[in-house]
Amino acid sequence: LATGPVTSPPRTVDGFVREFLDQLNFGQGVKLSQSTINDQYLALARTVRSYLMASWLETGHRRRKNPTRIVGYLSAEYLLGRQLGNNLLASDLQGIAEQAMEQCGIDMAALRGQEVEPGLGNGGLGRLAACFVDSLATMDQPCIGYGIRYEYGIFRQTFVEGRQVEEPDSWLRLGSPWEFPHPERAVQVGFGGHTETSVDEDGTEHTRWVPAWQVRGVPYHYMVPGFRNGVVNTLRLWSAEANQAFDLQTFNAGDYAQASRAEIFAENISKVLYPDDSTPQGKELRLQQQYFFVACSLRDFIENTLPRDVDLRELPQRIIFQLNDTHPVIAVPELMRILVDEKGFDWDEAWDITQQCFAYTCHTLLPEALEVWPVDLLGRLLPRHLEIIYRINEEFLLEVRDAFPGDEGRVRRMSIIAEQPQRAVRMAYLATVAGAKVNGVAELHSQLLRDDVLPDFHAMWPEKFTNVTNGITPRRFLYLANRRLSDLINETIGTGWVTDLEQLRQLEPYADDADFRQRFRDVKHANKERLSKLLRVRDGIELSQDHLLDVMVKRLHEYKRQTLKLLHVVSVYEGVLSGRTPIDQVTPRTVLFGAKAAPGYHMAKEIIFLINSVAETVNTDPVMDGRLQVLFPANYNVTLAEKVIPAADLSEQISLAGKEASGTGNMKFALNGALTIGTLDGANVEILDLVGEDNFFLFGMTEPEVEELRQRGYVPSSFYEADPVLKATIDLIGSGHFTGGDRGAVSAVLDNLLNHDPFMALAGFGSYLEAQDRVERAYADPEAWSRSTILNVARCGFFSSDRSMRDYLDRIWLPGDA
Ligand code: 26W
Repeated sequence: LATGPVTSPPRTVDGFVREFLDQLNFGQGVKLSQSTINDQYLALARTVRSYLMASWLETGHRRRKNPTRIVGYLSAEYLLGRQLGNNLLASDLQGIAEQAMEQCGIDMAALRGQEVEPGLGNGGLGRLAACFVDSLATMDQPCIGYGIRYEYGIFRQTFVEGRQVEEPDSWLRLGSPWEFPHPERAVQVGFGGHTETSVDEDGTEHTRWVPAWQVRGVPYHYMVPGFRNGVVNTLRLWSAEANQAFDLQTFNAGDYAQASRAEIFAENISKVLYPDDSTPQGKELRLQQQYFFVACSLRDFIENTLPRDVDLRELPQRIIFQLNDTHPVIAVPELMRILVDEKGFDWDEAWDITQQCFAYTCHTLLPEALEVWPVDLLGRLLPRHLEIIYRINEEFLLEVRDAFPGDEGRVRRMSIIAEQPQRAVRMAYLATVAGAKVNGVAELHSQLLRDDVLPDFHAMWPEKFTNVTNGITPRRFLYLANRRLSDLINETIGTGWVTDLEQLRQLEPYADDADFRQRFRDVKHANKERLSKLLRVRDGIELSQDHLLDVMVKRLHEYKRQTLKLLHVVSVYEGVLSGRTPIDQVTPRTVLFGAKAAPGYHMAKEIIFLINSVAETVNTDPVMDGRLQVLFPANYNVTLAEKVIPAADLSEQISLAGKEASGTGNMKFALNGALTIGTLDGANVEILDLVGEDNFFLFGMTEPEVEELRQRGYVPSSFYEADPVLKATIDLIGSGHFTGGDRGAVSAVLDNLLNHDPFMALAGFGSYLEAQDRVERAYADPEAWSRSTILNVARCGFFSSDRSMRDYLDRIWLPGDA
């Protein structure tokens, strides 16, 4: 009995109730009558866990019996969102759980609301990682997601007098029922120190790293359940701990503060997520985080996951480490160090293995976002790794000279080591040299990667480069987030779409069915009502349900152009104020922003203040007669996204062409029946291709047009002078109208726009307003609008992250494995 398969609790309401009460009584140590909502939430979560456990153990067992190449997804971020709803959906226990809670007299919605989402990511890149592990589990593909268990995730945003204030996100405070600590699987990670070289009897050199200090990495496991397929994969996040709780000698000498300092130092490593999502600060602690989690992960895989009898020459048949941007790239010299220094491989053989074990995904085009580590910092923290990087570079540059004789300019350009402005390691170059494949995240992005970011590398190894367009999981972002639409779809075409999203194509004919269109609108309306209730409680905000809901939610960044959206808002308001637009010609519209700014990003914070200032004025000015509302609920996160996206009519995807690598919010909106107003940037290009130009509001310059304008010399003020509406709009802001007469309060943003405007908002203004006019004309015809939204849903099946995973498998992880 003890060695047989683990059995789940009975899948009945009674069985669920019994397990729940056991968890409450024996897990939490309370009786139902005495339990708090938090007790109940924790017990419910542990109950769901119990049901998934047999599948988790069985999946591990099955995988060990039949070893294949597994995916080691290396990501510094996982923006998971709440787990309860997702795990109930995956295990198909929603109905049973609801009845069980009702039987216990418990309000299940209140329990759902109790969960604090693990915000272990900044935005797109972290959420993508979460979608990918969901898809791999649903496709029964072996994958371990490796990352960091930050004690504090992305900060909680509040507004004080319109300005962003950051608060720590203590997501673990009320308990974390979804994680399984495994201290017995802890590994050691070294830092600092020096290297020693010795020569053995037959004259070969051996180098050994002698670290100065060590920390313990403790893994925490999280279940990643596939959708109703009995598969549960593992997410393994590392937490840093001090080796000895206290330095005993110092402790005995009575210096308690000094004794605990070592502990604090070690635990700092996984203390907090860096909240920058574009400009690396070159901070030592960040490099410590990066090395910490990849060192733990490689050690864990090689020593504790891979069967003992496997020859490391076969490592590439057992693992492919996918590098989620450059954050984990220090894994490359780490694997070389393990193979050469610890396992005794010669350099060439180790390099051959290493090159087959890594692939690299780039997620950006902004030059300032490409990570470089100063060699003095890297050499201090990881002296052996720096030596290895130098050697990799030496041999690589020989290859370059071989391929392009006499081209020293090219050699300098391609060197992994930059000499200016200071000697530094270019992590993207290291990843490109080491990786078997390099991919961008949308067609346009991959092309720009080849042509502009890494052209020399493309010239040398064209076959290394590929594209995998991003995707989103339809489980969380359609089934879970939009139950009403899912029900309507299920009733119309069945449930196959949940794991085969292209089946949504079958909805196309229903775009011409008036009854279906009405039901589609009813869904949207009900979703607005749901959002409206939430915002009332969450933020004390009133959302008008008969407005066009126009949404821009994403990180605050100049290239994304929240200011362009704001200029549109102000121009509508200014039109009414100045008498240019009769009030009855204004389409009732609510503009909803959600955005966090990196704490050190001054301009982004000024833009937040400006949005809040405009909101306060516009929302309360009687001249608008309530027809224009600007809402900015604080602390946009995955939980809020799940309520906002299904309610939206219009999706704002207005970055300057050539700047947004892909975007994934754009896909979520389209899949939930919002129409996109957007530029030809990132995955917008592919969305437009699929839904057709009649069902997409396209505006603005193409990427080559942007380049051309920059070449000609872009003068933002000339656009201001030439366009009276733009001029009046900017002048209204500049007059202090939105800031109680204080002109200085908005000058940083305006000066920047008028004198620099690096992302050409002023150049885009005219065509953007013209596109917004098209939006309003289209919205005035509800039948035509509904038709377009249905076609958007029907044609966006391509953007399932299941398809992205297929593409990674076919092009990168298991090519030739047809
Ligand atoms: C601090 C250094 C740094 C640099 C870049 C931190 C984080 C980054 C990320 C690459 C930024 C990021 O999240 N990129 C986004 O990745 C998404 C998933 O591929 C894309 O959809 C977005 O377009 C891209 O901005």
